[in-house]
Amino acid sequence: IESSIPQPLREKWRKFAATEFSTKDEFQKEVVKHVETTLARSLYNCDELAAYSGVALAFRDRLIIDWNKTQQAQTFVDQKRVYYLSLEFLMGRTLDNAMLNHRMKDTAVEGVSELGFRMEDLIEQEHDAALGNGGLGRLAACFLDSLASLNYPAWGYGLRYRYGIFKQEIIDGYQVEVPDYWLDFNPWEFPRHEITVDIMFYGYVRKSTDENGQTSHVWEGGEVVQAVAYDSPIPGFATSTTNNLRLWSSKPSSGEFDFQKFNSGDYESSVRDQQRAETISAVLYPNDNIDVGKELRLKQQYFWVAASLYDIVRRFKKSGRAWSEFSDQVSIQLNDTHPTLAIVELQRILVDKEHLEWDEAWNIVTQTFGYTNHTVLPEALEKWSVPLVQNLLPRHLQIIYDTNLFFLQSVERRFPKDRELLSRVSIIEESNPQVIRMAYLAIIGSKKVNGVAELHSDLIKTTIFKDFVTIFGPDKFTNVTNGVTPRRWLHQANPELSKLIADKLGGFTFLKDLTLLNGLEKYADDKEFQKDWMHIKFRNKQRLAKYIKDTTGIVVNPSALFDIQVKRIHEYKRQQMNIFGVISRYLAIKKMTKEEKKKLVPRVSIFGGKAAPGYWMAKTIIRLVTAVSEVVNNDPDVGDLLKVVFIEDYNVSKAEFLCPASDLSEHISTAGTEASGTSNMKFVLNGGLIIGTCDGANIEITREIGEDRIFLFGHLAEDVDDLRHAHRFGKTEMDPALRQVCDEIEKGTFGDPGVFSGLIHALTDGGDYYLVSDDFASYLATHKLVDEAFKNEEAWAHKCIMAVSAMGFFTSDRAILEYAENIWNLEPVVVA
Ligand code: 6GP
Repeated sequence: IESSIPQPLREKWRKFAATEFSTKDEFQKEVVKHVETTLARSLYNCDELAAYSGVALAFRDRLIIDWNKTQQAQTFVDQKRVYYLSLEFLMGRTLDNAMLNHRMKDTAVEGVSELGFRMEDLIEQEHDAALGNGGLGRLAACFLDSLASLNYPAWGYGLRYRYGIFKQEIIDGYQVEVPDYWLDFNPWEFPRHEITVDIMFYGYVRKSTDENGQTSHVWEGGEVVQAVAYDSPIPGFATSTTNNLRLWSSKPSSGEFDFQKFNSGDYESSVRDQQRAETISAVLYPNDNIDVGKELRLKQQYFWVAASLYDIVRRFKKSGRAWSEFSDQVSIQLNDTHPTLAIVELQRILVDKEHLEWDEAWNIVTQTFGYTNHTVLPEALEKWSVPLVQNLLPRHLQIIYDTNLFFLQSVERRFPKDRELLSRVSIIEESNPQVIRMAYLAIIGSKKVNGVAELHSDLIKTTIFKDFVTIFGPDKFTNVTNGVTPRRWLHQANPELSKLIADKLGGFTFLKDLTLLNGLEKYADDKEFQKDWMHIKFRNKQRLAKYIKDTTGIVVNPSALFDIQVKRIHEYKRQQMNIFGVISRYLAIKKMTKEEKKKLVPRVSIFGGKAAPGYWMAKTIIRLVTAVSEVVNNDPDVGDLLKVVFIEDYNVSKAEFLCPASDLSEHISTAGTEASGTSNMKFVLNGGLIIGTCDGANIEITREIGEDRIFLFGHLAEDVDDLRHAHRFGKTEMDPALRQVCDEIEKGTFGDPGVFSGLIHALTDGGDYYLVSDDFASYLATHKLVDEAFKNEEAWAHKCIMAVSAMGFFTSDRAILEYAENIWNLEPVVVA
């Protein structure tokens, strides 16, 4: 490895190399040192935030020492690395995770207690790193944890948004968005002011011919913005491997300050130009599963992709290898189509800058990329308008056109005269204006394409990407079912359950090999174990009940059945069906005799999730939930039998205490719409059961844990087209129970019915696209089965334990192993 320090002087460096604290005393010394020096505070003015910061800085030092070792080891072995390109990384908090991954939490808890603080309080000081919307961003975060835990050489690349996903406030029952400025104090990131890349936009393309008569394309005359790298260490669990997450921040390019404007006195406009550059990485678009098509978003995509590729190529070129070896050294995974321009950018670098022949370059490109699709929803498939791209990235548009031409020519050769096919698979859609179908470009430019659960991977092959299976053959398309990291989602979120499991399995090895959970099976009938198990669940519910009381004033009974649906609010996820079901239950309770009420299992229906600011229907669903909660929670006829709660500002750290506290969680999307879902896995892993449709990963969860341990209902994906057709062209009666619910809403029981007319309209004239009416009867009937099952505590405990014992498959470690073996061809690097 190159070094700026001459060989004979390196001994000194080694002698004084930083070392990691390993005892409580050393830890405390580090904390106090950071509080006193780094933070310039003392024991006289150390509040909880300062104490948190001191502890975080102490752990950051450990992480960085491992990070340095890891980067050196990975550079030294010079094997293939994988680069995970994602516009979203929903990391949540870092401190607890860092302590647990380093197996130092107990030491640290004792250490801070002797310094006068409680670790729980310090952990609460940390702001969530919320650079993502939902499932797609959280999956990226789980994958980073697994990559490091499995010792894979891997980097994440993303954008360092100044504002992450907005904070949700509920005011008068409505969602209000508040900006999330999260960078005030973030001890986990390292600015790398020396690592910058100039990124160009706009301009024009000129052809130039050199002395040998070779022509090439020169893109010039555009606006330049600078990308600055910010690195965060990603520690693995019980390993020294600490990978890097590199996020780019935009700033004005150093050469760009407009002195002419400045000197002519137009200072303000010169500053405005500078601010425009900073706008690029200013804010995360708050949309989940929807494509909005704004120019600034396209700028974000190119800015991030160009900076990342520059970095990757620079690293490769340092190795001195030939270009033909590029894809032996580099795999790039595209997290959905957001980074698809990376395909075009690499082709541009190879052809325009490195002067490779088109075919040779394209060969390298298509060996390098993998594309993961995360949705079949048509409104989420990215399409960029050609005029927009023409203006912003003129050279890239040419490359896209050429790529398309060569692709269509090859299709024409293999399927002569099938003009329909050509127009169906063209990267360019002939609409007005023309648009670029990014998913098609991603498929054509990648070696492998994968979906995220079996049903989803089958669906993309038979529906949206069908023609490409015909053209490329089925082997290009594969499945990697999602997973979640058991470190954060069991060990960190539910320490008591993790410990109970460890006691039975003889240690925490299951956190690295989750299939070991099957060792719990033999305790599923053990009454003592069941009692301990249910007791932990009860305590987790008590903790949630306290949180609900403190934040909303609503008093809930921790013995009631806690029924939770937390995820982005979306019509396809059908929170509206859930709240309609709650209303139906409410109406039933109102009609019950005293005797009937005695037999009813008390329920707490808990909702949480953000609506995209411009998604009016989703916001109306939130309003209905809050309106129903106001009525139901204050109705003396109901009492403890039903409570409805909306948890404000659902995020990763809230998920961490919600998952352990559920008896039942709802994963009730219209069949065929939820690509996978990942919270379904988290809830079951924490000993809760699912009510769900045959959709996404629910299907595989059922296969693993057994049909008796999940409450499935509703129509199948294969029925959906016919049912939708019937709504549009046939005469369909609304389900009678749903009719009653609608009548009640329209009567004004939950306030001004005008507020909810959109929701009702969607079921009637709107054609009930999400098939709420079709699934409603079976949904209600299945909830009755849940009630019955919950009455038998032993049988319920047995189901939960058996379910957890069969969840080994859903660790993100398994998913990452599949990516590494089947897509990336990646080997681990062990760090000494
Ligand atoms: C989500 C899918 O909706 C969810 O089912 C899946 O579990 C998750 O990705 C991870 O694979 N998709 C998105 O969030 C999205 O925006 C474009 O897709």
